[in-house]
Amino acid sequence: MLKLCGFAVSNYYNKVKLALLEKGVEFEEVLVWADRSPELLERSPLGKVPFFETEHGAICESQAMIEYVEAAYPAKPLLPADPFAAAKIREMIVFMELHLELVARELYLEAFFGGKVSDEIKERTRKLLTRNAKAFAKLAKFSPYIAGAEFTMADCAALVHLPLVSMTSKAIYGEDVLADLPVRDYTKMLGERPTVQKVNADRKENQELSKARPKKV
Ligand SMILES: N[C@@H](CCC(=O)N[C@@H](CS)C(=O)NCC(=O)O)C(=O)O
Repeated sequence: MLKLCGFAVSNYYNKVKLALLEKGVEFEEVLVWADRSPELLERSPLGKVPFFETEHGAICESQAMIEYVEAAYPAKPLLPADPFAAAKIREMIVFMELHLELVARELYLEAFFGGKVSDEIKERTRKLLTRNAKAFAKLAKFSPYIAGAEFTMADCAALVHLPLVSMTSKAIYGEDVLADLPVRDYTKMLGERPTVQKVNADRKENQELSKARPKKV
């Protein structure tokens, strides 16, 4: 059976997990912390999660994983059949991950882990996030799903990344760079799906486990 490896606090892990749940694909979850151990680096060369263990070998990078799932389990598609429409979904995912989540990630150390981020990085990141959020507003539809009338893999990404970007910018700058977008209503609407409820409940449980872990220096 397909094994989803990683931990449920991770937004990228939950992106893939939500896609699997939405498609009704059977999978097993294997708890793996991002600890840079040789066993992890063997399967995910940067020591990141999530990754899959499949009968053919390991796959890391959430987008490659989700595309594998879509191709290997075509039932209940999370991408439209039309090539242009499918490309627009992928465009939206790349945009959220490269230009919002990855930029905000510079701030996680201070926003969530009690560390300190330099003022220089904060200033640079603020400019980038402000500019990129404006550009994202031109792509995002919220009608009611992120890319239009259908739930797609872009929603699996948006649900996990957008609230995190909002939380981060609020924690660091005291304001939400996505304030002009209906992220809260969108998250609430998706929160009615049993799949999302499962992801959220598991994340909370994993948060407790994560706090109880002995911290490495
Ligand atoms: N581009 C990767 C990003 C994955 C990622 O950043 N995972 C985080 C957890 S949310 C991680 O493993 N961080 C630990 C590290 O970078 O050492 C993907 O799409 O899977």
